[in-house]
Formats: sequence, structure tokens, C-alpha cells
Amino acid sequence: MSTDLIAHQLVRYLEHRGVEHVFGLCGHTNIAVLAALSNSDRIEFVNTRHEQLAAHAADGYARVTKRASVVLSHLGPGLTNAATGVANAALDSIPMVVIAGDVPSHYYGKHPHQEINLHADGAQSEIYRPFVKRVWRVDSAHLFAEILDKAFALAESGRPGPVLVDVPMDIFSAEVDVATFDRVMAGTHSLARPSLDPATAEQIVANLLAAERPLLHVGGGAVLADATNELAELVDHLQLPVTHSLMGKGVVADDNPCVVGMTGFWGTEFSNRTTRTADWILALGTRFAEADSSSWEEKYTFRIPGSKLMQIDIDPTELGRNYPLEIGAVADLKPAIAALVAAAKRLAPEGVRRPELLAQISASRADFAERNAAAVTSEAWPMRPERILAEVRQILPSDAIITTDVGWNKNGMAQQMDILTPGSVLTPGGFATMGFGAPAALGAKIAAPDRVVVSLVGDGGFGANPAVLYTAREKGLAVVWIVMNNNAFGTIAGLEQAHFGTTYGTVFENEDGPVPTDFGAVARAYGVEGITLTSAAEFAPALKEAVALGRPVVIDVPMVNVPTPTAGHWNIMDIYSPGAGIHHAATN
Ligand SMILES: Cc1ncc(C[n+]2csc(CCOP(=O)(O)OP(=O)(O)O)c2C)c(N)n1
Ligand SMILES: [Mg+2]
Repeated sequence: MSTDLIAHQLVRYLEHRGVEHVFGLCGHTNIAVLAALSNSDRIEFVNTRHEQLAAHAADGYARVTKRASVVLSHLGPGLTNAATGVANAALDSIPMVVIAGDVPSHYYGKHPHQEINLHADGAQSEIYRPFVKRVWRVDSAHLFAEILDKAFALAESGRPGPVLVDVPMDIFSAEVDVATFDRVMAGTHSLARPSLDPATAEQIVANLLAAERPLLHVGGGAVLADATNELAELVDHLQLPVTHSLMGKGVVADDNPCVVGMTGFWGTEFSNRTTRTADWILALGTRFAEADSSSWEEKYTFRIPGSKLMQIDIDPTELGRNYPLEIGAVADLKPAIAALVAAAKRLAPEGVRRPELLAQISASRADFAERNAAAVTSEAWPMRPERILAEVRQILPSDAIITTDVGWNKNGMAQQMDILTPGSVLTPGGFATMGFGAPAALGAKIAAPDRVVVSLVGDGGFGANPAVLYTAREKGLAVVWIVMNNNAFGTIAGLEQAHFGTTYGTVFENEDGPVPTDFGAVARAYGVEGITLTSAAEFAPALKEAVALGRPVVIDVPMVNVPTPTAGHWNIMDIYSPGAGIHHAATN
């Protein structure tokens, strides 16, 4: 029998699986793994300054590679620091394998260093249970290989998501029979995915063909399933109008004439009206989240029943959860949409043309652009957010990867910035984690070094996680962070102002006035290029220069604190100001 240290075999397994990067932060429980990684010429460790950054960077990486990313965490405070990032990945269905050190197995409950033992012994992994697909604590070295293999398979299959492999530190240093690893490495790591049966596909297409006002409503599931080519084919063949969720932004490229726009609170009036007046809706890979559905109030968005709904999703728990269904199907969207395309070509070989509808969509988009034009061209200083977004779009190549955080950068991007390459925008939809966008860009750049990667982020979000700059410098990652700096948690300031007439606790000021942060100077302190602007006219040239530099750059862009326009509804309005019809207010 040939034996070896688990830490060595773990690295061998990861290499065999094609893993090229491990994101994490050290602690006394995982240095055996780091030492093993130091001998690998195929895997690079991405060192971060906070486990939340490691998890968000791994999240961004997995969104681009479409494979499970790997996080290596310390126990206790390391694992709790990572929790926000892992939960964010979970709520957006991103595959990830988190490997965490734990206290030595022979000391459970004695309170060895950093054990969480107050109300359960050696139970740190329990903290992750509500959001990861499965938690394994490895109590026997000979089961490690099987557990690891199951962890990757589960993270990547069905509805993707993170899993936790929690490893008492003595197990990393245990000798194991190498055959236990050989065995799992001999099997396939690529599983066939469930499709849609031809009869159901025909029924769905027949309903769309018979409809007077059909609608396709798409979510991020189509990107996760790598089904955007199939989707474009379906849309083009039947010329179906397309609305989308936040996560569905760019899933059908915005320059496709069928794209109506985003729905819900931050959607457009035309998108919301289109959802209410459709007679048949086919929803693909979307969960009808609250923000996309105006808190499910039919006065604003989606009128179901009324409209008849058909929904396809890989996760049965999403089907019919918030709206009743005429047809529901559990399937992977890639083969399922291919089945719909095949059915559409059988039932309508010539395809469908809807010139009037396309004209309406085009007129409505032009109308939005016209109403936005004054803000987009405004010389105002601090800058108008609308102008920042418009100039970013003009300057970046169409396949640039854009990450957003929360705030104007996310809501405004989804509402009014064209995304031209499906899957090129990474945004935190399900958990809406402030602090995601800046580190997610690190992972995206590592995964796609040849693409331009830009992070749109607020001063609140960037201020939460500025240590991304350390990793960017260490690895020489040419990400450009555009800090939309309104010196406030602006989105929340606008809500508080509207409902309570104050911005207490939401703007960055003290009794002497504003307490601003110059993020250009912060960047320079990390040894990263930092640009601080002094007029709106400087922004576009600065961005061009930053993209051309090929180094990490922060552009601090002073921005007015005005709310993102809203055309839908959010029920919190009825909680704070019942019946008053108030949404947001500008705070300066
Ligand atoms: C971790 C976390 N804490 C709090 C919030 C609530 N929240 C939503 S938007 C926002 C303000 C973000 O401020 P900033 O990044 O400056 O963007 P702005 O709204 O000013 O455009 C906050 C605090 C959140 N989404 N995530
Ligand atoms: Mg802000």
C-alpha cells in the first residue's frame, strides 16, 4: 500500500480536476495545505487580506469559468469572515468548494485555540448549513477523497452552489492510502444534464405561437447553464419580446431588438407594462425575486394569473413559488432551450416576424434615452451617475467584464447601461452584498486575463473592502475600479430622506461637515495607480488611460447623491409610509 499526506493528495486531486487557483487566507489550521500548494506548478494560491475578499474573488472567478472555484479558509474567525462571500455565491447559485481547517479532532469541546464551542462542540461548520448545498466534516482520513469528489460534483450539478468541506487540521496531516484518491480520480467529472421532453417543448412553443402578446422573461439561470447562444436563437426565430431580471441583464444582449429591459422596482415603465399585458409568459432560469417583481404587486409588474405562466428551472423549488403555473418543467436550460428551438423550427419553420412590436421596443428605448439625455451629457460636478455609466459603456470594449456592487452602480447599470456580451456583467442579485463588486473583479481578471475588467462600485462598497488593492498589486491584476463617490450610502440615504426626512447614519459626515475619502489616495497608499478627478470632462480620458495602462487603477469619481429612478414598487414603501406613494428622495 502506498501512503501519502492528505494535504499532498488534496493538491494532486485539485490539479487532476484542472483547478488552477485557490483563493484564501492562512491560519494555523491550513498551513499544511499551503505548504503542499507551494510545490504545485499548476495551482496558484491567491492570497487575500480578508476571507470575505477571498470568497467574493472566488465567486467572480467561478462566474467567468463556470466551474467550481476553491476557497481555502482558516477555522473560526476565518470561516465566519468568509461566510458573507460564500452566502453571496449561494444566493446567486455559483459553484464553489470551501475547504476549511478545523480544530484538531482529538480536542473537540476542550476549547482548543479558536474553537466555537459555546453551545455545541467543534461545530463551526453548522454556521454554513442554511446556505451551502451540503456540509461535510471529515472525521476519517480514508473518506477524505470520496468526500472531496462528492463536494465538487454537488457544487457543479443541479442548481449550482457552494459546499463546505470542514477538515480537522490533524486530518490534513494524516497519512492516507493513495488508492483512495486514485479511485475517485478514475471516474468522470462531467455529468449529462436533464433536458426537456419534446412533447412539453412543443406545447410551450405552441402556446407562445398562439399567444397574442407572448413574453419571454429571462434570469441569470441562462448564463449559469451556458445557454445564451440557444436563447438568442429562440428569441431571433420567434422574435419574442424579452424582459429580464437583474441577474438576467445582458443574458440576451441589449442590442438585440427584442430586448425590452429590466422589470421591477428599478426596471423601466415599459418593461413593467409589458409584463402586465402579456397573455402568455415563458420564464427561463428566474426566481421572480422581490425587486424584479415589484413585491409581487400586480399593479406594477406581472399580473399572474391573468397572464398564463410557463416556467423552466433546474430547481423544482423555484417552480410556481410566487406565481401559479400553466406549465412547469425541471430542466437544464442549455438542452431545454435547444429543445424549444427545435420545436419552434418544427412548428414555425419560417419563424415569426413582429415588426410592430420591434418598433414599439425601439421607440420606448429611444424615449428613455431622450429623457436621460440631459443627465448623460450634464457637465455637473460632482458628476451625474447617468453620465458616468454612459461614458463607461462608450469607452469599454463590448466584451469587457463589468462587476457591480450595490447602489447606483448596480441599479443604474441594470436599468440604463447596455450589456452587449451575455455573461459579461457580474452583479450580486440574491444577497445584494455590499462589498462584492470590488473583489469579484479580481477573480474575473484572473479567470479572463485577456479581457478588460472594470468594477463599478460605490464609495460605501469600496470603502468596505479596499484591501482588494493588496491582492491586485501582488498579482499585478489590471482591474480598473471606478468608485462612484457620493460620500454616502446613497441608496439608503435616499430612502431614509424620503420616509423620515433625515439622512442620519447614512451619509459620511460629522458635526463639522462632510468626512470624505479620496480613494485615489487610498490606491496610491497600496502602491496602486490612483486617479482623483476634478471635473466631469476628465473622466472619459482618465478611463481610457486606465484601461490602456495594463495595471490596477482606481478612479475616484465624485458623484451627486441622487436616487436611481424607479418605475416599479417595493413593499417597504408601504411599511414606512403607507399609501403615500413615496419612493426615494435626493439628498443633495
Ligand atoms: C453588507 C451590506 N450591508 C448593508 C447593505 C444595505 N445597503 C444597500 S445599498 C447600500 C449603500 C451602498 O453605498 P455605496 O456603495 O456608496 O453606493 P450608493 O448607494 O451610494 O450608490 C447599503 C448600505 C447591503 N446591501 N449589504
Ligand atoms: Mg455612495
